[in-house]
Amino acid sequence: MFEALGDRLAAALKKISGRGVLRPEEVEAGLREVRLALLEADVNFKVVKGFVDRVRSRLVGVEVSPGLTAPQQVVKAVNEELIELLGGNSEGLRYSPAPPTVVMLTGLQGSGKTTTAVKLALLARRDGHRPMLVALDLRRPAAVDQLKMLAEREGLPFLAGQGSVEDIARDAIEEASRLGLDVVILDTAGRLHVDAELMQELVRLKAAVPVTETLLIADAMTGQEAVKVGEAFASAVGVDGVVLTKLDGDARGGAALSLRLATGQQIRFAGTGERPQDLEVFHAERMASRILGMGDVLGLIERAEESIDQEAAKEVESHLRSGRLTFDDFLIQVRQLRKMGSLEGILDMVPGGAALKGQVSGPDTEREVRRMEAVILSMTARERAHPEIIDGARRRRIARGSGLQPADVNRVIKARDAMQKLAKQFGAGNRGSKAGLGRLFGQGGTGWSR
Ligand SMILES: Nc1nc2c(ncn2[C@@H]2O[C@H](COP(=O)(O)OP(=O)(O)OP(=O)(O)O)[C@@H](O)[C@H]2O)c(=O)[nH]1
Ligand SMILES: [Mg+2]
Repeated sequence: MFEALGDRLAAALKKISGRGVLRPEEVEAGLREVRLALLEADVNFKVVKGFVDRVRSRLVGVEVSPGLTAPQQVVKAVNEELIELLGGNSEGLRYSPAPPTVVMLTGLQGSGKTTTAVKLALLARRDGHRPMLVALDLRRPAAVDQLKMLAEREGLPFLAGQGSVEDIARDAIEEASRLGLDVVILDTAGRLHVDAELMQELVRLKAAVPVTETLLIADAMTGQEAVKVGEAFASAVGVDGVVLTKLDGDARGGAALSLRLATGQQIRFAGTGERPQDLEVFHAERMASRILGMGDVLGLIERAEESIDQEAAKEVESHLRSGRLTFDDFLIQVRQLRKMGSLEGILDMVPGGAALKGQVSGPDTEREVRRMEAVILSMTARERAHPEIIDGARRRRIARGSGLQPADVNRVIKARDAMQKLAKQFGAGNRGSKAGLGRLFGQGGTGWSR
């Protein structure tokens, strides 16, 4: 449904060529194209408006990163917003603490409910559970046979029955506990369109048995319908998550965005083929680049950012070689170290790193780094470049400016001193130690500068 978004964006954004801070009219020009492309692709206007507003708030007053063009900066913001919106995806099935876990699958006809039922049962079995499949599509006898056949092929317990869907579901749960099965997957009937009778059936079913989760199964090709379908199922039946099927096809996956916003719930799984093993936990990053259709541009942005990091690292290293580590250098270092995760762990790997322990890192790395940033950013440019001028009066002023104590300022100053000493030890007049320095300061291909 977003067929043209990537292309349109690319074409429209060529017109923008700004540097420095993005001008509001440039942001608006970019956003206009995003909005038009989404609307043309039949995305609901409310979804579009909300999305565009969020991207705008990411861009207003933002400086174009060195190495990027203004259009790339806009694409980057759209991509980040997509990922955030779609994100939080590493979760599998939610098992009930009071078994059995009952998973109810709902969705339009042909969306992939029956296929997904088997996929989820296999997933539950891989997770060490004992699943059972229940056929509740009583309108089509062939539907029951389809699930039965698939279940038998995979050696999965299966149950069908006569009467109302509520009765069958209740029987199934009794049967499951009799057999010691702890996950019950309910495969319900579909309809071509959203339909009141179907909704009522699902509501009755949900009231009759303790459903742990209701998943909406939706075809990735769903276009304009996606919002209507998502809203209808979410408001009438209640939806706890979405499974997006047929992502192995050529759908751009824009339905993911509509469904996410229409249901208020996350896309949890992706169907990637007809076979029972073709199910994946949903990946927001992959979906965002699919929706944007701009894999190349995104790769370029990533590389540009990498090289900025590397350039910064190079500059720091040259300062170090000359025996001068400014606070600007130090801040770059600390931020890069933070990206790597635990400072303690990293310092352990670095020759001489133990000397810095307790100075650059505390038990709470993130908090420590934020404090360091606050301190350094409260220094004047001259103080950052010439750390030796920072006397007692300046320390007190910096402490006030950063909202911290003079002791915190002292710690930062000590940490820089320690790092400079360490660097001198490894670097000064000793070319042979380049490898060690390189490892410490982000060169030498260990991926540190990422
Ligand atoms: N390529 C591909 N095909 C899929 C996927 N999921 C389901 N299908 C196919 O889509 C068709 C419909 O799937 P079903 O599982 O029968 O759909 P349903 O929702 O149970 O349909 P009804 O019971 O008629 O409402 C079948 O041909 C499946 O093989 C997927 O992730 N990828
Ligand atoms: Mg079916």
